[in-house]
Amino acid sequence: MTNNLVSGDYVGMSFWLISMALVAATAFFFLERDRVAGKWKTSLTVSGLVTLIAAVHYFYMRDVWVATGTSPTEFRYIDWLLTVPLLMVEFYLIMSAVGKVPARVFWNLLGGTTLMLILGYMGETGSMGVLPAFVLSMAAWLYVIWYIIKGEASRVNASLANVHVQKAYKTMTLLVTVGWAIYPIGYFMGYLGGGADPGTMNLIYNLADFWNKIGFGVVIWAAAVADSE
Ligand SMILES: *C/C=C(C)/C=C/C=C(C)/C=C/C1=C(C)CCCC1(C)C
Repeated sequence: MTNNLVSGDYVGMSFWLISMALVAATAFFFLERDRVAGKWKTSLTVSGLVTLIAAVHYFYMRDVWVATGTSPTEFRYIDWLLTVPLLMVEFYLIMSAVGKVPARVFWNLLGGTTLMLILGYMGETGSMGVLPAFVLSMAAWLYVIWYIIKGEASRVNASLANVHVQKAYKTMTLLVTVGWAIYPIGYFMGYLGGGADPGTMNLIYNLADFWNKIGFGVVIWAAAVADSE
């Protein structure tokens, strides 16, 4: 594989930029563990693991893009399969830092997101029709949204009476609903809406990952620091 970025390859450059931002974010979250109270350390560890896993995948994804100009779908899904459930589990972790949370909240968040991604992958790779895979994957995503806005997770959050956690929970919910919407829109455009060029798709996914992985971690970090002081 060639490793050269050519001038004008803005998609390739976005892969490179996000890779480096993810590396820096990983160092930041791991180092900042020292600054927060013990009960918050797991949340920051998981934020750092998300950006670490994503950074390594981005190195490979960039190579695929630069060498072939095609979408690195396999690497993207492997990355998502590891990082998305970890991001979702953060809802459980931040609430657990300040109160008692039933274990099934953890399993529901983990299960809902894992199902969403497996269905999406089956649609993208042809082991299931693109439309039924989209519909079922959307249902799993909407279930997760319902669960954090109206379901048990939201009730646990409301009972905690911790302003820092509640503020973080609210922003994280916004990212999961608005920020994450970019991915199904991309899938829809690519497979059901007449096709989209791979350059645009990857640029959009890369920018989305920046907010949804690094931004998500920063929100948790801010709550952890505020609550520790
Ligand atoms: C860091 C990566 C993140 C936060 C990725 C999130 C991905 C999704 C929310 C994907 C969702 C999908 C649907 C809801 C339906 C179509 C198939 C997917 C997998 C693109």
